Amino acid sequence: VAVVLCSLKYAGVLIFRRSRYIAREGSDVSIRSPTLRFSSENGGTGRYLVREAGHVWPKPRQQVSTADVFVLRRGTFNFTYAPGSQHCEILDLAFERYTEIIFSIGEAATSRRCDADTTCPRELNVLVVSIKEPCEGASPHLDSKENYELTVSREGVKLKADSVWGALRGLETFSQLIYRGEHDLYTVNRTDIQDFPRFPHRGVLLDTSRHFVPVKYILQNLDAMAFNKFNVFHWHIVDDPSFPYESVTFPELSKKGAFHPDTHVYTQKDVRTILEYARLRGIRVMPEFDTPGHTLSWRHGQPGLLTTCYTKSGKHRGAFNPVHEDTYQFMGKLLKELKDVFPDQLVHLGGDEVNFNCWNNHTDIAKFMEKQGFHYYAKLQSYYIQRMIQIVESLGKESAVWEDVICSGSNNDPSFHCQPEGSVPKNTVIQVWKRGNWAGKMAQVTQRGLRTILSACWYLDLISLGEDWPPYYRCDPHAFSGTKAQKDLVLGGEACLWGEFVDWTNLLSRLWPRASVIAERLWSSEDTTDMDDASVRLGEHRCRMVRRGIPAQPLHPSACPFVPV
Ligand code: CP6
Repeated sequence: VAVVLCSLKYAGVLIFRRSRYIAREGSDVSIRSPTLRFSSENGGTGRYLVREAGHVWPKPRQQVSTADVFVLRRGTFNFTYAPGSQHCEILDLAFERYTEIIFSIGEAATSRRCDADTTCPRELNVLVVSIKEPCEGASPHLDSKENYELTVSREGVKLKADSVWGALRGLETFSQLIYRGEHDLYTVNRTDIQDFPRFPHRGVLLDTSRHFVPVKYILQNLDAMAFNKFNVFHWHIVDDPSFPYESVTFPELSKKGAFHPDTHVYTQKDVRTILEYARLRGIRVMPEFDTPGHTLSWRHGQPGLLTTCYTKSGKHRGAFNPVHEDTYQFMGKLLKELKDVFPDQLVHLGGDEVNFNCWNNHTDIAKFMEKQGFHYYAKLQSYYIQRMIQIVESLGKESAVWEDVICSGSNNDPSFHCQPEGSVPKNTVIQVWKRGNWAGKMAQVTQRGLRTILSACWYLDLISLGEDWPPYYRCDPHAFSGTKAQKDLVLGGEACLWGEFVDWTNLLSRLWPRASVIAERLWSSEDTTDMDDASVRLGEHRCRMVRRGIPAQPLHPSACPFVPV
């Protein structure tokens, strides 16, 4: 099916240029971005016209640029490997992607020659990549090296990295350095960059249960993530409202639990498409199957799993029955399947917000509590999660869980209890999400020697009036009191887009460019805190994302230097 789905002409993101990456035969998953018309050099009033000046977002660790400029032309500019470098398909495909991205700055400039006068800048013809580690068939992981060095000089463009993942980050940086300079030429300044991330886990959480998100929007979001050097897609795939994951072992779960069994599901093929698309961009996929709470949709396809429970107003609530051995047998089989489907070392087990009313009034549960000597339900919750973690461990993987697994129940409520140290294995990752005193929780978790991820200050599904990115930018995962050893246990953080009020119609504009500030907090140095500087660069980055086909929302009154035609 060697159909080239996308015309080479349009500006933006190329998806599935090769048949083997086609999601579903016959369905058009290409993403069309508008053909753009650019304002002429002096066309705008200047005041609010955003200048694309080649600033890199997120800001590199070290960058030195000079006023010397070079030009690039489509057709003569190539990517290649240095002698002695490892080669692989991941990079070959990235070369194709970035050729399209770089030469999408408007058609006029596409193949323009510098024929103006004798002061023409020198033309650069090649970017030479050199990587040390073998990369054929590689998948990104928590310890992947993402550092790179980029030099743009008279000798050409040199990109050096330890791993293919660093090379991908460097290609993204290079693509951002290029802007429309004088005479409408693709221009890049002489530049030296040395760059590496501050945190290894830089995630975006999408929730595909409150609303179904079609595959092509998930893919487009992976593109946007790569533009921002995010490296983890936390896929909160199922929850109370729907179960869109088409399980091989338990197909009834989505047949009966999805919003629609044919159209609102992720087939195994869809999942593979997403995993591969993410891998090629150096993005890990961490699946979350949230249990024992948030599981109402599971009851349709697996009767007997949940206790029967309603709120006072008669709304059905869902929690697994944690005293039936069948529950553990079932989860053992499901987790075994997930181990084979999702290659990442981390599986997110959820464990948050269990409605303890669902465990009241059940004689089996009461008997079990008594037998075990549990005096409150948080103990039962801990018992359940510990068994899940053991299953994951027996499958050779590691678990991430929400902070409720350490301390659960409502704050300032008699149901609130913290579990003793050692209640979860040392390799468990604790995700801190509660907004009150998250710094205290980070200190407590790392005091216990557990690794942690912060998302408490980064709920992008919530919006407020006006420019609301500054608080997201200010939030720092190291802003708690603790030793260096404790700080080292902070793996990073995640921008969360809970799905109650988000679907494919507003997902990308709700996330971008607001998630970009979190990307910079997680990638750039701790002292990258200048809001005025960030504001200007963010405006430029937002226009760049729009140009690349991401419908990123505006930040304030302004104009990008192009309009769709
Ligand atoms: N869904 C699930 C959610 C939330 C959580 N789990 C959540 C609720 C409120 C806030 C943030 C997140 N929507 N399954 C908690 C992790 Cl403020």
